[in-house]
Amino acid sequence: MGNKQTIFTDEQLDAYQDCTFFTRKEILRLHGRYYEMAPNVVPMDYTKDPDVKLPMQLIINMPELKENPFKERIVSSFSEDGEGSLSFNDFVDMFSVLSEMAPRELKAIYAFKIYDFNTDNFICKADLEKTLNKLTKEELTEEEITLVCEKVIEEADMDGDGKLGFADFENMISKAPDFLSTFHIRI
Ligand SMILES: [Ca+2]
Ligand SMILES: [Ca+2]
Repeated sequence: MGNKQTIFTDEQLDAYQDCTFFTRKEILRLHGRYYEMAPNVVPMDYTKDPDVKLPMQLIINMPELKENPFKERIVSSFSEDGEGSLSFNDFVDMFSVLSEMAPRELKAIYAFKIYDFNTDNFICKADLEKTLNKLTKEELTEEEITLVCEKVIEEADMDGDGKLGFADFENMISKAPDFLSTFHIRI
């Protein structure tokens, strides 16, 4: 294969560089990772924007995601078709947000979406219970979880409506950075 950059045009690589936290080299490496999951489906030539998507099942089995308790939710939140399949663009966006280069605030936006299980734009007690169950791999008893959730909400809920809006959520993760730990991966 050599170093020939025929996979993308220069313009495409520039665009990826501008829209992500990756260098050209990293974009090419990501294409390699995407390609190796389904060599029969993913072309080596992306200059004509092929309409190719890979199913969630392949993506969540990548070593970077396999152990992540939120892997399905992470992948589906980057899936433009909403069915969990990722185009190469979706794939790059996902790794960009998860990369160590992505700022905290950006990770927080996605973390909020992912923890908001019933998608009502608030993290309520039930959302938080689900989140904690996954984060602690169900090591805590139900009562412990309930207690922790009540405490977290009590402490982070600045406007006192009993649930966490995005501002409350940011307040919470500034005190409990563990809530973002699942959003850092190395590629
Ligand atoms: Ca919610
Ligand atoms: Ca609130």
